[in-house]
Amino acid sequence: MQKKLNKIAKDTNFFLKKFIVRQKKSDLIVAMKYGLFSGGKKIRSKILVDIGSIFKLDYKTLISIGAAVECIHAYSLIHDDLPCMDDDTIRRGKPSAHIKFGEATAVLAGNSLLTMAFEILSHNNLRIHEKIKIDLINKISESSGHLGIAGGQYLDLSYERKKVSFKRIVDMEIKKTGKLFSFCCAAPLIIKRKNKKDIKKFEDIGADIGLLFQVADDLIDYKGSLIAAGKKTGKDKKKGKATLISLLGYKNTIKYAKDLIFKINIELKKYGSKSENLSETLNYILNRNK
Ligand code: GRG
Repeated sequence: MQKKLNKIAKDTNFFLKKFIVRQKKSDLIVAMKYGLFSGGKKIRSKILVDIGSIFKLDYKTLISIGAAVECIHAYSLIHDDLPCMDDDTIRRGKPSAHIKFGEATAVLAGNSLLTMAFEILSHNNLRIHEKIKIDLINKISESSGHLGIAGGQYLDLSYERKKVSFKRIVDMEIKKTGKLFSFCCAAPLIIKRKNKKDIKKFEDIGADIGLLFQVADDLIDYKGSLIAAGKKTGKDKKKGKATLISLLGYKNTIKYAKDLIFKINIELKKYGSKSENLSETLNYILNRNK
């Protein structure tokens, strides 16, 4: 699994480096590259490739779309660490972008990474039909805005030090983290022009994968170490974050995560051996330490 993930990370980084080299230079590029290449598992690209291979999609196309997703992901991490958000000084074992470059540069580099995602998806070199490109851009925009990552982040901040119900925590985590995974799961079906019902089914699978990912992230914060995680741990408790661990406790949260994997695997059963890579990725997500 790690070998496959490393290859996808290498190919995604190669695509992004080539894409950036072809553009005119700017003073923000150094901070943007820091957000993109200072580590990072590229797990969202892996999910895209796993689902794409079920539907026999071209690997290079999947890497290009994954690169756009990783731009949005990198943007969200840079902004997440800002003093006005989670105020974190370490990310991926290195100083957060605003510590290294200053707040204004971090904000602008983040914004530029968001728009780069749209440049990648609308680029002539991405050899898919124009209408499909519009559908992909529409879906990724929806996943990133007030009904997705930004909206989820707003809820995450506003729930601090409050008693929050299970339903609201799950809704917040699906928006903050799940929506980008939903995009990764739906994109291959959008490209294959599948019907709305099937696309929705894969968006729901993506939401569950994102929830699983966020729960695993919360477990790392609860039990993990700075060295392994590459970021400070034990922050959620200190900040009074509303997480499933704070509501259900550690053991029940692990059970909840395992049940999620069981539920997703049942959904994937009809794809037989073609879904084995994805099932392997799900186990990796829960058992990772960073
Ligand atoms: C609208 C895109 C956008 C952002 C603004 C700041 C913000 C609103 C949203 C933050 C969302 C966020 C950071 C969610 C947490 C998701 C999460 C668990 C990130 C960790 O992802 P990994 O482990 O990171 O894949 P690596 O380092 O491997 O890339």
